[in-house]
Amino acid sequence: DSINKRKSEHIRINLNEKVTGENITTGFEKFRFIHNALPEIDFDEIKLNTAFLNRELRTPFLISSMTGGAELAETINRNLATAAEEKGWTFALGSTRALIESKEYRPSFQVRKYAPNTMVIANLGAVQLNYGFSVDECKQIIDITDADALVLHLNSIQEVVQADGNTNFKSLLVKIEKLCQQLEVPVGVKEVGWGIDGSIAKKLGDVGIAFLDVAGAGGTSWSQVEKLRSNQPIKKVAAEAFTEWGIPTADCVVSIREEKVNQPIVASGGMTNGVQAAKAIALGADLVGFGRSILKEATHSVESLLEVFETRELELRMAMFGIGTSTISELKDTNRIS
Ligand code: FMN
Repeated sequence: DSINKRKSEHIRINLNEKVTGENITTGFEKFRFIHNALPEIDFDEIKLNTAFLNRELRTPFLISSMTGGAELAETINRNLATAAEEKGWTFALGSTRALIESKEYRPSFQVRKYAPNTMVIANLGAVQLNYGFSVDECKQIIDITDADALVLHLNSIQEVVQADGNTNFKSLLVKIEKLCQQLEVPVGVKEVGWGIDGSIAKKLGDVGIAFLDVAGAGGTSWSQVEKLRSNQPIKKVAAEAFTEWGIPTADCVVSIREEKVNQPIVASGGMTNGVQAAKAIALGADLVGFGRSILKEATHSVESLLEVFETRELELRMAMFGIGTSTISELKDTNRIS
């Protein structure tokens, strides 16, 4: 199960198979904006700029960690980075583990030349801190990618279904704390589609992580993806029992804000449009991340990505017009949601 073969299969399966969970949604459909018939603002003056990790960003949108370290990954990351640069989206790379373990696909992670002004976030499985990765390897990852931050993913259930997965998740919190203290760039933590609730967010916040990406349920299900890759009959059946697993993305955001965790939050997991994005921000998110919903365009071209990005931005602007808010900070403070 080499890393590059795994990455290629992840792309192929996510493009072609049914990888969503069942009987589970993002939860945003439970919330409705209260339409404001008299917005008294000029649509053309609506601004999407916002701040995140002490950076001024042109939009509150992020490309969720997807790939690197496989053949198609180079094209995908070049397209994503180019589109991110053009529209001012933040770009999270897929797991950079392959970067340290082999030199072969290194260029697929080196996107800075396409995205000189973009906030680029490198990615690594948190569990790798128990499997040979320490502060030094993380520093190398930042050097090689020239990333502005590192996000560690938590993916316990995925690792079990995956052949030869890394399943010792003991003592990760203290290792995350040490990394936060010693790495020169901000360290965040994300899930991969099962969500982070308020109590776990609080623990992570208390050890000094710089941001949280909830990566909640309602979108891509990684037990489904690994089920489709697995050739172990028992694991295939067991994975099937997890199609409903996870915390809906909207519930994660609400739960984290209720717990009074102060770190910035990325709402992601099953995000498909700008109205959901507006709801996420109104509920307390700072950025909104899109994963599989933009993968197909990422394999095609920069132009098709730009069309999707423009659509998401238009939807967000229209939602803001619909409730009469002209800035992201006003949207965060709105009470026109129930
Ligand atoms: N998450 C990671 O943290 N690291 C990865 O390397 C990674 N690889 C992914 C590859 C593909 C093809 C996709 C679709 C997702 C991957 N993810 C990875 C998970 C996404 O970042 C995201 O958390 C998850 O898919 C849920 O969001 P979505 O419903 O918008 O896809």
